[in-house]
Parts: sequence; C-alpha cells; structure tokens
Amino acid sequence: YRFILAAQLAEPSKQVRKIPRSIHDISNGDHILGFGAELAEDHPGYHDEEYKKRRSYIGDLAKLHKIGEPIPCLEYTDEEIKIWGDILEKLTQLYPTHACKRYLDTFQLFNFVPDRLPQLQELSEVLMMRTGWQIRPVAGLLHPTDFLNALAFRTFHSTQYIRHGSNPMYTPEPDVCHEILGHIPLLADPEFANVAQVIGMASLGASKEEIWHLTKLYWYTVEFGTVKERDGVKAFGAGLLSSFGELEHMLSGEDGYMPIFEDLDPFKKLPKMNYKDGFQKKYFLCESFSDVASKLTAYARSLQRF
Ligand code: NLE
Ligand code: FE2
Repeated sequence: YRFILAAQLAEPSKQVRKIPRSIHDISNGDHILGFGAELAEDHPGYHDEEYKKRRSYIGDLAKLHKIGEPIPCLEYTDEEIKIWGDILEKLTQLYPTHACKRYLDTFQLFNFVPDRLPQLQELSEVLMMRTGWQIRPVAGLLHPTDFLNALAFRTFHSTQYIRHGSNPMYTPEPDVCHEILGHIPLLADPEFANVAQVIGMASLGASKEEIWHLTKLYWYTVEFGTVKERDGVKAFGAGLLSSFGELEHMLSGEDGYMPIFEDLDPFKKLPKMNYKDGFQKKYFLCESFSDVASKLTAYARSLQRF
C-alpha cells in the first residue's frame, strides 16, 4: 500500500489548488488515494470478488453524495453486521482499561449494539446537534489536502464499507468500523471537535510541506495519540480505538516488541508515517487531553492563517 500512496502523493502536475471557501469547494471523489477501486495484491480482500464488488458499489454511492443531502442508508448484510458486532464486543472489553476518559464519556452517548451497524446519517445528526460537525461519505482514503481542508468546515469524510472479515482485529486502511468506533465519539466532544477544526483551518492554503507536517501531526494524535492518565497510558487515537489488535499491543507489546512512547513536540520534525507494516512502533504521548489541544492549537496558530 505504501508504494501506491507514495506514487499518488507525488502530485501529478504543479497545478495550484484553489483555497476552498466552503465545503462545496472540496470534492470527495477527485483525489482518492490507494485502497480505492483497485485493491493491492496484499490486501486481504484482493481475491474476494464479492467483496470488491460490494466496496465499489458503496464507494460509487459515496461519490454521488451531495453536501446537504442525507447520506444513503446502507442495508448491511448479516456477514457485515457480524464483523461489526465481533469488533464492538472485543473493543468494549478493552476500552475500560485502554481508552482515555474523554472517549469513554462520549462513547456512551451512542449506545452502539453488536447486532446493528449504525448508519452514517444518524451519527452525523448526533454530531451536528452536539458540536456542529457533519459526516460526508467518501469512497476511500482521501488526499490529505482535501481531508484536512474539510476539517476547517467541520466536515469529517468517512468511509462506509467494512473491512474484510478475514482480519477483523486490524486493517491498514480506514473502514466504517474505524470511523464509527475510532473517530465519531470524540468528534462529539466540544474541545476535541474544536481542535480538529483548528488543524483544518491551518491547512487552508498550506504549502505541500506544511500539509505533510499537519498530516503527520494528525496521524500521531488524532489517529494514534496516547495520553497519560492517573492509572497509566490510554489511547485517544482512532487507529488504536478501532483495532483491538493494536490497542492490546499498545500496552502489552503482544507481538514481540514493546512500543516506544515519546513526548509530542509539534514543532519538531516528526517521523515518517507507517501505513503498511502493521502496528506502530512508536506512539506520541501527551500529558493530558488539554495538553494535546494546546499543543495542536499552538502549532496551527503558528502558521498564521487565522
Ligand atoms: N488499524 C485501524 C483498524 O484496524 O481499525 C485502522 C487505521 C486507519 C488509519
Ligand atoms: Fe482515521
């Protein structure tokens, strides 16, 4: 996957992108990276024609979606609901000991149950009421510029297909379980929701280098961030909170090596992101939730866009 991403991130031409003035100026279909229609050979769903068909169908629906219209309801199959239910059950066993307090608080707002895979539309309505955020469906991993820019308009791009059933404990790419269990709860937290918007605002009109740095900051916090709490290290990153394999690994080093924890300095050069090689080897650790918020805000403000 990493190869595909690297190739696609090397911008095809030096075209200058217009700075979006509203969410309507951002396309959810023009710049989909990797994972999209074509699955790489090492993807668990590569040999599964049914799976590929289902994903394209769901992805095509996302491309047709217009801002302001309700997100289409998907009728999930029993197989898909079972994957969701298994993941939810495993994760809810780990959350009390592995998830940060803020997440535990917002998670319970949603009353997720194993036998029903929630619809993005109803989750978007909850977010709209609580923090003014909306969800927009997307076919796959969006180019970082579009993805980050949309955060400025309190819009979160979310996939709607589910991961392949052969490896429910971990997937390298976003899927609907990652979005719903990883991202949506914390977007209902007013402080977190504001910080996410601030990252987005900093990305409007940002140079390629600035976008890269913001993407890494996003990656090491919103996706894989950890925070100190009285009884130990807890996860607030969505990539951890949606993967019971990685969530366990974060604390136990299950698969043979203990991860390293490092303090986050948003002004320092951050390590290369690891999309492909499984669990992260290093996590960035923050003192508290408000420490994360003030660090990200300080960096975003330093770009002087707002
Ligand atoms: N590894 C995560 C999971 O299995 O849910 C997804 C990460 C997406 C960046
Ligand atoms: Fe994510």
